Amino acid sequence: MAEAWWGSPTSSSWRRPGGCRSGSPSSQMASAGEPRPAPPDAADQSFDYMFKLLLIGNSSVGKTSLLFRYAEDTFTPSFVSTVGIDFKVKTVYRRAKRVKLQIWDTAGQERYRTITTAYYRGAMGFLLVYDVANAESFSAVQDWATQIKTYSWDNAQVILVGNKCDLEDDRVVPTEEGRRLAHELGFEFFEASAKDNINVKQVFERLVDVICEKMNESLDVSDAPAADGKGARLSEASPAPTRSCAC
Ligand SMILES: Nc1nc2c(ncn2[C@@H]2O[C@H](COP(=O)(O)OP(=O)(O)OP(=O)(O)O)[C@@H](O)[C@H]2O)c(=O)[nH]1
Ligand SMILES: [Mg+2]
Repeated sequence: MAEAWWGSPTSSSWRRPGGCRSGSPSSQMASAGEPRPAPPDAADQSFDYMFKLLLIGNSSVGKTSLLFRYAEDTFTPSFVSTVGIDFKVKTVYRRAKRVKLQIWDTAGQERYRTITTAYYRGAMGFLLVYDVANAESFSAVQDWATQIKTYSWDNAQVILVGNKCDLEDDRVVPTEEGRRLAHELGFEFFEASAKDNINVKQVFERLVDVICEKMNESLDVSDAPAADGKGARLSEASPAPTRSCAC
């Protein structure tokens, strides 16, 4: 069987057979100074799909904060710049499937670029983050998009996220500008706030959904289902995303 864009069905980076056990979504933190596979411990084996996601964007735009808000529902106003790369594991239920997310949080600082781009390969989805109160971070979006094109798989899905939309008084990037650029780049678009917990869950869940949609498209053109019958379509309709900042 031809290998699909997200990898071989037997590849542990995509899907591992295992029954859907009941239980609440879980998350776990690990870190890495250099490229290496996820520790086996991060792998609770009972999931239907495993997606590798990456957070990228300039330093201080709020990548780590978005991840902590999503995985732990916490926010800290202090800034501790990420060194190299960290990741969290979170398991979610989407369309009656248990989906394990391995979410890599990259350092935005230029000096870590060689390390962080090594993680692009194999990522199925990216959250490309800028800060609505920081023009430079928005100007850099095009460069980040080029990095994705250069280092990731062709079919990786990308959502552009304008973070810190709670800072309305300091805003320098209008919502329409963000939306226009996202459209130009072929990405979906959200504004969010890790601080005020606006659109954070929606952003991650939408990324999972677009990856699922892409998988379904691939299964549509594929002749044979997975040998174990687990190449099941993810066919339920996804909820409509909240696309703009509610603050
Ligand atoms: N007002 C506001 N501040 C935020 C928000 N998200 C993050 N911050 C703050 O912005 C600063 C940088 O946040 P981080 O999440 O560490 O930024 P980062 O993108 O991970 O930065 P690097 O690790 O250096 O790449 C911190 O002081 C956060 O508290 C937000 O939604 N609103
Ligand atoms: Mg960080």
